[in-house]
Amino acid sequence: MLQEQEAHAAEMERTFIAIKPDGVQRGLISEIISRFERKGFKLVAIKIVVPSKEFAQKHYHDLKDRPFFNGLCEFLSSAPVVAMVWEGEGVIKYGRKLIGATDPQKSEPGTIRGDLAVVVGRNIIHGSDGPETAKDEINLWFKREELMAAKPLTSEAIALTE
Ligand code: IDP
Ligand code: MG
Repeated sequence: MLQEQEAHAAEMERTFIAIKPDGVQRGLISEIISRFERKGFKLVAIKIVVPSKEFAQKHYHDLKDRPFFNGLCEFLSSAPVVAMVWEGEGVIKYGRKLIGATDPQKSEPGTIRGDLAVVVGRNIIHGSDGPETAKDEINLWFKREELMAAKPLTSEAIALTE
């Protein structure tokens, strides 16, 4: 079964998406999930976690020299985060499009940050910015066995008879 999942994962594009503590506390989980779901992307992993500060520092290691790094890691580790993996053709790049620009003041209306956030330090969502970071972030947040293959069920599998 695990082998089947891995063969599937090898050919499918996946990205890591997280609803940050502000998005969770503002009750935006279903709104955000629904935007990815309606687009046609498949949810292959999801969990709610409070990351440690060390974990947040690992997640944002690329930004360690930026002045906002400490505050950003404090914030990410302050309350529950919804961590997800989404799958689909072009999901890494298009996921970033759905999310909008880093600064919500510059995000277009119609994007998640454009519609739902105001300031850069509270921009409610994270999305991997490329294939390498997607792979690293998925591996950092999830174990292999937590990732489901988003394969359609066969007609036998969904038949009403047993
Ligand atoms: P991204 O989330 O759009 O990929 P990054 O540049 O990777 O943006 O920055 C990671 C996170 O750091 C942002 O989502 C935002 O929450 C925070 N951040 C980025 N720039 C600033 C800033 O100038 N001040 C405060 N926080 C910032
Ligand atoms: Mg980033």
